[in-house]
Amino acid sequence: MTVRSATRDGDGVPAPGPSHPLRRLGADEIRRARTVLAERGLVGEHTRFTYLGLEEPPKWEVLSFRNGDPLERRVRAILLDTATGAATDVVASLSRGTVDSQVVIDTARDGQPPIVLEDLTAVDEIVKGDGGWRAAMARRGVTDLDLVRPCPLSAGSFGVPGEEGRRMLRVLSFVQHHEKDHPWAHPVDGLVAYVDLVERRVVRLVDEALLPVPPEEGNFDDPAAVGPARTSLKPIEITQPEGPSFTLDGDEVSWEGWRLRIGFDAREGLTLHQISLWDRAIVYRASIAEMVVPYADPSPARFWQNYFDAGEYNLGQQVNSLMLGCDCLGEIRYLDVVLPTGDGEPREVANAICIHEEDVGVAWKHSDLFTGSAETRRQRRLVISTFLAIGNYDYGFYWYLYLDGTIELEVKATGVVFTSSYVEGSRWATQLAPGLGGPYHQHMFSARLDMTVDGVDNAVDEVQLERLPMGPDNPYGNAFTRRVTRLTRESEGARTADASVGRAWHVVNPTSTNRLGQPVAYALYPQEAPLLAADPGAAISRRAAFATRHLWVTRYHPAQRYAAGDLPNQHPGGAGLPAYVAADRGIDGCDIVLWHTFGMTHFPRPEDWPVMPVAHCGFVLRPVGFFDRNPILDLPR
Ligand SMILES: [Cu+2]
Repeated sequence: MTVRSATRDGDGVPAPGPSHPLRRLGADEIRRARTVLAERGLVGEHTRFTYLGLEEPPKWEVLSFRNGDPLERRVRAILLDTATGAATDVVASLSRGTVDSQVVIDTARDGQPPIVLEDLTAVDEIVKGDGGWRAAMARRGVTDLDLVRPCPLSAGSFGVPGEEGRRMLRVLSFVQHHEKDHPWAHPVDGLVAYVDLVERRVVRLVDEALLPVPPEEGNFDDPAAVGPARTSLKPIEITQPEGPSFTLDGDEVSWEGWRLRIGFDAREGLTLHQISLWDRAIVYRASIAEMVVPYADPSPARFWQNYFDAGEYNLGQQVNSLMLGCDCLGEIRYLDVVLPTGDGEPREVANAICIHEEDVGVAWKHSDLFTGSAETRRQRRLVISTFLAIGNYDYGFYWYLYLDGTIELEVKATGVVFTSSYVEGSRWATQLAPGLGGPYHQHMFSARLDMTVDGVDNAVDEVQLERLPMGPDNPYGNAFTRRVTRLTRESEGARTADASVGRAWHVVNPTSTNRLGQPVAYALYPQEAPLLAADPGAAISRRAAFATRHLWVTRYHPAQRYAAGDLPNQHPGGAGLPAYVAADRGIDGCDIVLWHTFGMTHFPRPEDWPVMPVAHCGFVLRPVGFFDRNPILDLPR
């Protein structure tokens, strides 16, 4: 919540009250939220806070906020009674001590609350207590159950009889040879337990194939296995003797004309708010609104593998503490993060957000033939990043702000691939090590970009190359031009990228023009990677419909926050973006939100084993006519 060196709660100094409507929830506020809900009888012996976060005020309230204005602080909580499976979606006011809304969730229709940390322990106890599962493990030669790691995997929604409205997980298991042995090297395949978390029992066991458990270890952190570390790398030291050029005031960062506010949410992780450059607004809120990892294997033990890491697993809860010199290099400022536990108490993650400044090579350069002038300026970027470990995978989210007005998100995927037994000739996996498979899968992210380019009234132009046939207008055949198409309604805003014509989407402000009379714009340069690979009839295509388009444009609505809907866990599908755009609202010259799908289609390589070198994906936003000319002529030599 605070800068490492600043005063913290518990020092005997009263924590300052919130100074801004978007200030991150503090430990005291999380405690207060629990108290308010408990006083209303909403917190019983078996109640778990599967989500608790700041309920941000609507945009118009935040934009009209002035320092010193009275603030109302509200939270949203998704409460689960683990004994009954009953779930409640609550909004409470911390300022007034009231519950403002309380909705009982129809879990069969609206989806289940997210999976929580203690479900890991629950599935361990449940499957190990099941005679059928133990017998199936024994048939695979696995009898020492202390070294078996069952995983709580989201169940999806496949119309399996009896699952509707029931809180389910599916469980695949991995074996360790000893406590420090990474289990991912030894998947137990062909066997999956369907677990009811409320009844706490295995309701179905799918035992479809007796496959050998791959024996080779994958202990990348064991020097004996890896061999001695190389000694040829000489030190690289980054020094900023006068300190960094940015300043940090609570959650607000200022750097070279940029100003923004940093947020952090248990579900979305890092969020950026009110990004402006030279006091001109650009983005009101930027977040990862969902991400899903669908797998390709149609076998009875694996066809259901689709993990919504944000909506089902609360991505933000998995944030790491970063280490100076390893995760971040240079003159670093860290922010700590306060998150709710399942009991609704605060827990602090130190050094969760890293902020630093990087040199990134040449910004602009020219050596002139006629004048003899030779000028070069160097580019820098401000980096705001976090790393999250979600089961086997690790994701880094790196937001970059550049001196020239470019905004970039880079996602770094690393960690360990989810493994299987490798069956010779498999069409669904690569062999990574003897008998070990790396199943094919996709990582699909939805970035929600709530734009405010020079104000809230924006529009989107699709801009692309247009090839022209030879003819009276084009007698030599060399002509090509730029085609600009305004997207006027939400039904027109669902678009795919096209690298063959360099398709980009310009967020323009029709009422704000540059010195040339052009409307100012920021362009989204999408990542032109494959969209969702599943058949349109597949369950995942309904549940992750956001991933069937690279772009969606919606009219701003404060409740429309998540690309796959509020509760994707076991949701039958259709929520989120397809529901948001069903009204087909106008999007031309009003308050709009862009949603960009990007990601990776991952055919694992042998080099991805036993730990995967970072793979990258992401997108870029750049000014187009937002400035009157190159805005960084004033960089010093
Ligand atoms: Cu992958």
